Amino acid sequence: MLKILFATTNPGKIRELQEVFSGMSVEILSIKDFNNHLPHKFEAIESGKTFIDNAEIKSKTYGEKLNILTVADDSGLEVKALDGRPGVFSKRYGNSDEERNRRLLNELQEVPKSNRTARFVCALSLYDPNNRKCHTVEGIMQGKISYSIQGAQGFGYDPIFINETGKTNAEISLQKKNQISHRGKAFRKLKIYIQKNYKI
Ligand code: ITT
Repeated sequence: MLKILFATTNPGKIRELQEVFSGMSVEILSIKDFNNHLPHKFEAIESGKTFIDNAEIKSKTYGEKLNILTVADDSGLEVKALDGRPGVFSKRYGNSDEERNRRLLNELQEVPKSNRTARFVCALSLYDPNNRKCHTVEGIMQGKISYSIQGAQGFGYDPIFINETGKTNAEISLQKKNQISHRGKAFRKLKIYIQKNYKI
C-alpha cells in the first residue's frame, strides 16, 4: 500500500482528503504519526506570495525532513470587493475562525449583494523525495459572502460562503462540499496523477 503523509495541522482538511481518497489503496499518514521524528515545534514557514508557493514550501519541508511522499494544501478566500484579500493571509486574518469571519462580515457590511463575489482557492502539492520534485494542482470554488454566519458544518470561512447551491458551505454535507469545492477539485486532479504515476 502506498503511504502518503498529509502535512497539515487542520483537521477539516484531513476529513475532506479521507473522503476523496477512501477506497484507494493509499495509507494517509498525519504529522502526528511522525511526532517522534520531528524536532519540537517543527513547522514550514509560509513565506510565499501565492497559494502554490506556500503549498510547495509545506510539502517540501516535510517530505525532505521525513523522506516520505508528502501532500500539502495551501488555501484561502479571495474577496473581490477587498481586492482579493484575505488571500494567502486567510489564516492570519484573525486569531480564530469566529474572529476571521466577523472581521470579513464587518468589512463587507455596506457592500451590496451584487458585489459580494468571492472565491476559495486550493493549491495541493505532492512532493516526492526520490526525485525531489513537486507536482502541484489547483482548484477554485466561486461564490458570495453572506450577511451573517450560517451553518455549523465544515470549518474556517465555510459559514459565510454561499456556494452554487444557494446555501453556505457550513450548511451542506462533507460529501456535497467535496463535489463542488476548491479542495475536492484539486484532490481529484491529484488522485488521477497519483493513480497514473504510482501505479495504484
Ligand atoms: P495547514 O496546517 O494545512 O497550513 P491551515 O489551516 O493553517 O492548515 P492555510 O495556511 O492553508 O491552512 O490557511 C487556510 C485558511 O483558509 C484557514 O483560515 C482556513 O480556515 C481557510 N480555508 C481554507 N480552505 C477552506 C475551506 O474549504 N473552507 C473554509 N475555510 C477554508
